[in-house]
Amino acid sequence: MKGLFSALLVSFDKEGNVNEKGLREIVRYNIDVCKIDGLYVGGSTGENFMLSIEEKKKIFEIVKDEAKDKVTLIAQVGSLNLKEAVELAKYVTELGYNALSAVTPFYYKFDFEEIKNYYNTIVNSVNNKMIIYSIPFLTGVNLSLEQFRELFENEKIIGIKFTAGDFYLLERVRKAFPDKLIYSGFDEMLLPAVALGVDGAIGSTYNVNGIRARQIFDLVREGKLEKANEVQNVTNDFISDAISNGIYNTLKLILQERGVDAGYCREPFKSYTREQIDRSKEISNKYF
Ligand code: MN9
Repeated sequence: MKGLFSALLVSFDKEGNVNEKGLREIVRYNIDVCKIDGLYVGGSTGENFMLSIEEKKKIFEIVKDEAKDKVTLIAQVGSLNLKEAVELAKYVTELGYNALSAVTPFYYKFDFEEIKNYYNTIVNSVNNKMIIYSIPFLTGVNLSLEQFRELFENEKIIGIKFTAGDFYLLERVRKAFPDKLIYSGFDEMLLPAVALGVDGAIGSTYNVNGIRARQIFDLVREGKLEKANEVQNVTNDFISDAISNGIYNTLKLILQERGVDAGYCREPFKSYTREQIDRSKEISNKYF
């Protein structure tokens, strides 16, 4: 379960339907070219929170079928609809996904008892393991060290996807739970996260930039910090260019430049502008 995971992009056609052929190509590109260890399916990058349960199931099924057992698969099943999350947890467990993940329930201000009940309900409904998806800047949910401790009392909850810039908390969590899996969630902060001892990383940019991310991982672990920083610098030049051009659209356009049918984003996300397409070409040529 350790290593580098792409938060998988999903290809949609112009009408916003899942483009199966394109999705399969993205999976293959991740495995064959980016050399990732695993795929995190149904996350923010997968535009998951805009999809119906049927569409989510279809994506989980296609990805498993294309990836086979070549890489580790994590399914993000979290949803404000807890019954749906449970149904998806059963579905992906049946398909053979290696672990589940679930975003902290958002929008309503759920109290911690409610959040804890959400996680235990999902993971106790199946014979599988759970990785907490913590992304406070989008959910507004900030879990504390003590709250992570309480969640980890359930042994089936095995880790955290930590998408936050709070490195004090990351250090505390790492020290407190040496046997839990911690994944870095912000690609632009991979170097310091690896220095603090994360077990892996899950991110959107690894769909195209997996090779550099692997170098950062290896260089930090070998103690070659200067070299690692050079690679992180190039990586972050790329990431800031991509963010300023619209991150998901740019990642998809770069994949298209590489011959992958990455399609469009789904509404309410905007379609491509001419400028975005031209700029993505430049970014692709500059970094890949
Ligand atoms: O899951 C991703 N988060 C979102 C992780 O897309 C919200 C990250 O990989 C970021 O896209 C990336 C760029 O900020 O670090």
